Amino acid sequence: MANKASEAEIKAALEQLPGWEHEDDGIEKAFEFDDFKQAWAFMEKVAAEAEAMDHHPEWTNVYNKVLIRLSTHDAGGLTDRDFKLAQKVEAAV
Ligand code: H2B
Repeated sequence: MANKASEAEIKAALEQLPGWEHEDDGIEKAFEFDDFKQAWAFMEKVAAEAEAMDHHPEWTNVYNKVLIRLSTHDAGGLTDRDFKLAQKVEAAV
């Protein structure tokens, strides 16, 4: 799936990604940790995976909360790269 995912592909991919929601042209999930130190450690792991994939999240962090949004800007929507990174994010929790 190198191109933009279809609605059916998005639905199938999200079945493997509990808590992720399809919003506009991306997928999003909010994560909550005990404190900032844990949130930051999680962000470091995700940042390393993102850099290795050359695929980067849009995200915000406020103290112990991290909101992640994934979208493939080059394709103008969701692609397999977003679902792969989402799986890496889940593994980093
Ligand atoms: N990250 C995301 N989320 N979407 C992209 O389209 C994207 C990216 N493109 N990281 C990459 C980098 C591109 O800009 C570089 C030039 O490969």
